[in-house]
Parts: sequence; C-alpha cells; structure tokens
Amino acid sequence: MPRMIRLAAAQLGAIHITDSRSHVVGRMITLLESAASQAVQVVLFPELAFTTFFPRYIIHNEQQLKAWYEHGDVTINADTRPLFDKAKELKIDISVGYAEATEDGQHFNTCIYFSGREGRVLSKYRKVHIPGTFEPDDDPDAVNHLEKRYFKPGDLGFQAFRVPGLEAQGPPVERGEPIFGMMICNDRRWAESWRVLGLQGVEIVLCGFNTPAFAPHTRSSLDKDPEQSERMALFHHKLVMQAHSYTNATYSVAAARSGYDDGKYKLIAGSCIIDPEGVLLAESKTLGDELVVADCDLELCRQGKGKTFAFDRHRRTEHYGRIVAQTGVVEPPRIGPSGA
Ligand code: CDT
Repeated sequence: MPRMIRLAAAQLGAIHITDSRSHVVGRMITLLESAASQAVQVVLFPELAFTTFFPRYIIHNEQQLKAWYEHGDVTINADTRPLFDKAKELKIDISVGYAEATEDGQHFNTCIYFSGREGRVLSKYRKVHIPGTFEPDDDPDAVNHLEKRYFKPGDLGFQAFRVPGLEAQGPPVERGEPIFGMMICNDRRWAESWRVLGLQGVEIVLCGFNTPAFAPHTRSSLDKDPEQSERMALFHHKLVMQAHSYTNATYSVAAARSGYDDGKYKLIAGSCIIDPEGVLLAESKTLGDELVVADCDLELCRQGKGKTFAFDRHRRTEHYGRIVAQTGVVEPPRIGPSGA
C-alpha cells in the first residue's frame, strides 16, 4: 500500500545585506502559495532563511550583531509571523531555519518544523556541526565563514519526530505517521548525523543549506578556479545527500539559499529531493527563488530498511567504539624497517 506525500524544497535566491526580513518573508509567502496551489504538504525553507548569510561578515558592534538574530518566538515576532500565519491559513507544514538568540543569551543556528494544520511547532533542531572559523582570515580579501564565532554547537541532538495529519490527504497509513528528522547544512556531510536519525527509523530528512560556490580560504586549497570550485561544491553536496539517503533508506529534501548575495558572494543552488535508493527525483534549475516538488512514496523506505540496511541484523556496534570515543584521527603506529 503506497504512503504518498508531496514534498517541496523552497529555494531562496540572493538575499542582500540590505534586504529586510519583511521583504524576504514576502518572497517566502509567494513560494508557499505556489506550493499550496500544487497540493504540496510539507515545504522546506533554507538555513538562516530570513536574512543574508551574515556569518561572512565580521561584526564587532554588539547592537549590530544582535539585529541578525531572532529573539523570542519566531512564529509570533512581527517580521516573521506572516509566514506562519500563511502556513496556518493554507494548512501546509513548513520547516525553516533562522539564527536563534535564547533568553539567556545563547546563539544557535536553528530550524523548526511548524505544522500549519495544527498551528504549532512540532520539533526544533539546533545545528550540531558548526563549520568555518572563530577568527577572520588574515587575508583582508578573504570571504570569511565565521559560524564558529556566531553560533554554539546545538544542544538538542538529532531527534526524529512523527508528524500527525499528513496521512489525512493520502491513503490509510498502516505504519503510523511519517517519521521526520532535521539537519542543517554542514551536518549533511557527516555520516553520524544521518545514522543517528536512521537509527530512529527516519523516513524524510530535511536539510536547509548555505554553501559558498567559491571558498578558497575556508574549504579547499584546491579551490583555485571559481567555476571548478562551484562544480565540486555541487558534486559534494549531491554526493552526500544521495549516499546518506541510500545508506539510511530515507527520503531527503535539501533547500538552498543561492545566488549572488550583495551581487558578489555566490552560494550554490542544488535544491533537491532524493529517494531512499539515493535517486535524485527533482532538482532546482535556477539560482533564484524556486520550488522543487516531488511525490514520495514512503513505502519505498521499507526496501532498504528491511534488507540491505536492516540495522538490527547487520550492524556490528562492537566495532564502532572509536566513532564516539574519539574526535580526531589516531593513526596506527609506524612500522620500523624489516628485521629491526
Ligand atoms: N552553512 C554551512 O554550513 N556551510 C558549509 C560551508 C563550509 S565552508 C567553510 C557547508 O558545509 O556547506
């Protein structure tokens, strides 16, 4: 019996340093209305969706820095509330990323899953793998990636969660409500993020991202040529999304912040939806605002979960201790010359 669900990645093109939250939210609402008109049930928006990707700037002034974060409840704050009100009106679920400032002054790179049907947040995730640096590069011309300066590693872990109500639009569901998990951008490059969700039976992984097209100072010294750099960034993005969807037998949705922020800082596109066999079902075609839609049959997850990746039968945890016991590499000892 198929368990159909219609998912969408809502890609957001360039957002400039001068663009207001209200302006961005207006664009998000346009995408949401388009999704609703196509009977999409869940829409994923990107990481840090309401503003430009501010961690590229070094900001010393406390008041200026404060303005980049969302304080209090993002679903009712004046600037961002219209998005959640629209989701309620359209009875559509959304997941959206934002810079969270907590009441006690902590800063996280966060996303929430908001049920438009129920009018409430069902789950919150705070990005665990924080890339980049704390200090700006010595080279004054470098494009920085200062996430380590502006965000603490998330403290909520990778919690899968069920979403009630979605099955109402499809055939009867025998296996219970769909199981979702969320991760944010750099998390997708780490097998551990996926496996922790895989071990909770995840069926749909949502991942918003901001990936620079050209980042010679922070990513790879092989990044010399901007075009080759962008090709490789897209290649690695799809590689990890497809491979980890397959090895955890889950659908995944990735939504990009893309385009030329401030007319010069290029972020890759590559918003996509992938099936549990690792097959790319749909992909963005532009660098701008765009909706990527796919119909997903959650029953397809059963094949991998029950056979090749039946974790209970095949995993050998007695050999996986290093994964939680150490972070850095411990190489084996050198072997001396033979006969020594
Ligand atoms: N936003 C984010 O996590 N971006 C990283 C870029 C890392 S380059 C320092 C990514 O993994 O795409």
